[in-house]
Amino acid sequence: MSTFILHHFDASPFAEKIRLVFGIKAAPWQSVQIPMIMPKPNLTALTGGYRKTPVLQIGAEIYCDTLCIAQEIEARQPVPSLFPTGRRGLALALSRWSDKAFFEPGAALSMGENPQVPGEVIEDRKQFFNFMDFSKLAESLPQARWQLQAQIELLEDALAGDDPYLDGERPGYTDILGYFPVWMTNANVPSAPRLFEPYARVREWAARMSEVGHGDRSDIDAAEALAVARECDPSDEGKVDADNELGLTQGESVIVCADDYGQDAIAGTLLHLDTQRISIRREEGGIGPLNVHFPAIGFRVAAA
Ligand SMILES: N[C@@H](CCC(=O)N[C@@H](CS)C(=O)NCC(=O)O)C(=O)O
Repeated sequence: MSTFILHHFDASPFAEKIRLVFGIKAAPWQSVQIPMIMPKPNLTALTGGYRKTPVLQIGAEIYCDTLCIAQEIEARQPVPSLFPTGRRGLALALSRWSDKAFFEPGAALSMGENPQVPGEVIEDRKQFFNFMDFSKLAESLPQARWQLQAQIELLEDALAGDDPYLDGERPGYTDILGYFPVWMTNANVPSAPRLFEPYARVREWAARMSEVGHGDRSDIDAAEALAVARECDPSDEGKVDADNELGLTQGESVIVCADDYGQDAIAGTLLHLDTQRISIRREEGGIGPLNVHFPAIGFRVAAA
């Protein structure tokens, strides 16, 4: 099996989710550092224009969005499971909670409270984070702190039982979803110690989560990752349900885009479609054929 290659940057909270997945699985993986802002030519050559962080590459298979990436890693290396008590649907459903209700106030505070964020990152995110009004960022910070604490309090409540983790005896994907905005806030937000002070169970659990680690990481550069994509052939396996609600057929030219922020359109031919996964085939000049995969949840796919 080809190695997991994660395209990411170390400060990325969404990438921290996947680094923790590798930690739970004690998996070997290769790290490619990508720029924090556009342009990202080596990344978009693989994805066809998708720019978000992180992206997982396995040979000539490219996986976009943490919902898709986590499930692919789970499918390829099922033990130990990301769903230790088997509550997979519930854990995956929580993605939308932590990616939005929990992440967004943390992102506002990371941008608005932290004087160390480089000016070019702020400029890039003004175009990108459509959920934030940068012209009113300073006034929005008290509301962001209050909303963030409301979510931390839910975690404090969820940790009230005897179990050390949200989903039982071992850390799982539910913990990763609850933890990544905590990790982001602790890393970037000067008022974090005050915001977390009332929540002892969350602080103790976060300390346990910080011990999960990142598995067995080695660093490679983008040129090596592109060479892997060039040398490998993408899988031809795929199925498009004949009676899918969208009326799409296999081999048809389609456009895929996220339904929230960063809605860059990615073009290709449809290889696979079901209610959890969209996969397209792309031909990239200089690299050859690639399969690019997205979760169905949070994405739109339509005839080109
Ligand atoms: N829904 C995406 C969101 C990813 C996301 O927003 N990542 C941030 C970084 S933590 C990002 O892409 N920022 C802009 C960039 O890296 O160019 C996922 O789950 O992977």
